[in-house]
Amino acid sequence: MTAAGAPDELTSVLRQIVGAEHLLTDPDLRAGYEVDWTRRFHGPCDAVVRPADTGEVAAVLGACTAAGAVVIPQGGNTGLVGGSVPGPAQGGRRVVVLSTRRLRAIGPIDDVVGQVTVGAGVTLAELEEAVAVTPWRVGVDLGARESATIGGMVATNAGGTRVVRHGMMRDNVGGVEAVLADGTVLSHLGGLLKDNTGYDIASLLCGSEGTLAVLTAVRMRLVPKDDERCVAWIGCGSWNDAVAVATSCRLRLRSLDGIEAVDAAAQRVVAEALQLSPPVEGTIGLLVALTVDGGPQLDTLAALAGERPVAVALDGPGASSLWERRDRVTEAIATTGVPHKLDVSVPLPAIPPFTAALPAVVTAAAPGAAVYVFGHLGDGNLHVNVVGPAPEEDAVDDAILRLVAANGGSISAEHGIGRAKQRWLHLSRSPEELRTFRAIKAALDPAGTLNPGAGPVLP
Ligand code: FAD
Ligand code: 2HG
Ligand code: ZN
Repeated sequence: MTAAGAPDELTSVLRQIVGAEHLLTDPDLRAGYEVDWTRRFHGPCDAVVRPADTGEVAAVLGACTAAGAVVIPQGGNTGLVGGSVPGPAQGGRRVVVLSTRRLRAIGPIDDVVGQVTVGAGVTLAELEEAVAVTPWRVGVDLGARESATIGGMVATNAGGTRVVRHGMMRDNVGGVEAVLADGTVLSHLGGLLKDNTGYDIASLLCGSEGTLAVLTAVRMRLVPKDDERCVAWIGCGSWNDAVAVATSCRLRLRSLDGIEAVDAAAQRVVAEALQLSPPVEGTIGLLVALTVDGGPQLDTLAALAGERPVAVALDGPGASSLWERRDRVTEAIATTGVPHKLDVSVPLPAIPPFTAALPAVVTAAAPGAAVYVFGHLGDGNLHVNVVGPAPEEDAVDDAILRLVAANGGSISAEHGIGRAKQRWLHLSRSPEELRTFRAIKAALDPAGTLNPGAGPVLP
């Protein structure tokens, strides 16, 4: 028995709110909502509820809070830190996964300012398709675009491969509609560029990981569509070399979208798992994407590459093919086992010493494990993936995150804290900051309904 009272009481209230078809209690139907993308994190829920609109979300949250239940907001379930699924035990409380996938409205596109209001459950790919007919596009891009939702991307403050130019999700959001745990609806979707009328709730919810409110709609700021895109792959001799080239690119190439890096091990796993060979020789594959407005930028790019091997493609299949070798690294690694994902950032000058120390640190904590390093070099954001240790072992996570902290880095660059990293949050945040997080949580969700045990609020 749980705090909800009679086992079926809450379930029947939820069924009345969303309709029988959208209240899933059958274990087979729930299963896909109970395990995360990596397969490392999973936990049971009593029900999955799929509200159709903001009113239903508010009613669901009000009922769950009144019943003392836990609610786990879930979008596309592509998160990589276990925050989108229940924990193995949720304090004996009833657990409801609230799927936002039916919040799929896409409003009219404002061609004048380049903005659109979308339901939180719209995927990035669906939004890209909707704006494709306009002179605008979405400023954020990531490999999970077919499944990741706009609400989930706000809740994680997603980064991706265009941060160098367009920033993270927070920089691309003009307002939000969200529902608090008690059912209160907050709506501020005007999208004004200048609006100093109080606390920036949209910004607060960016990176809140489902712990403060359920996002139901987002005012997205779009960016001008590029004319022609150039993608180049440069073979670098070392991380030192790659950092030096990346800095030169940032200084000398205009309209630079992103600078990505893939180490030799990650290039090999892409080649083996996906039959996509590295396009050039080099220990580190450095991928540079920029918009070209004529010959001079290509000349500059060639000069920056110098004697290093390079492959360049202007838009079309050639560019897609170079991009695929970066875009699909996560998919390739997933074919080799259940990865331990350490999404970290360090200051750019610390990348060479950090990557040099990494192999010995991993070997000491997890002998024989495979290590892959890739990510958004332009942002100082490396994705260290380790395959080998059992999912529940975390010695290697501990060793890598301590190495990150020793190098002045952050234990989470863009994926968030989820259930994977709460243990190490103190390495990046002070006790005063953690107390402030807790005070914000207590003000917005005093009953602790939303995603307890995940995100930046420690139990
Ligand atoms: P979910 O996984 O469903 O949820 C993630 C978190 O947000 C959870 O804590 C959940 O409770 C909360 N949440 C979800 N929806 C809502 C809502 N409406 N209201 C409140 N809380 C909510 N991430 C990057 O930052 N950059 C990348 O380049 C990147 N590439 C990826 C590539 C692949 C192949 C994969 C599998 C993942 C990648 N990710 C990347 C991670 C992931 O796609 C992002 O974190 C994404 O933002 C998650 O969106 P989602 O809809 O799947 O959210
Ligand atoms: C990426 O940049 C994503 O491709 C996923 O953030 C990173 O799989 C990972 O570790
Ligand atoms: Zn990433």
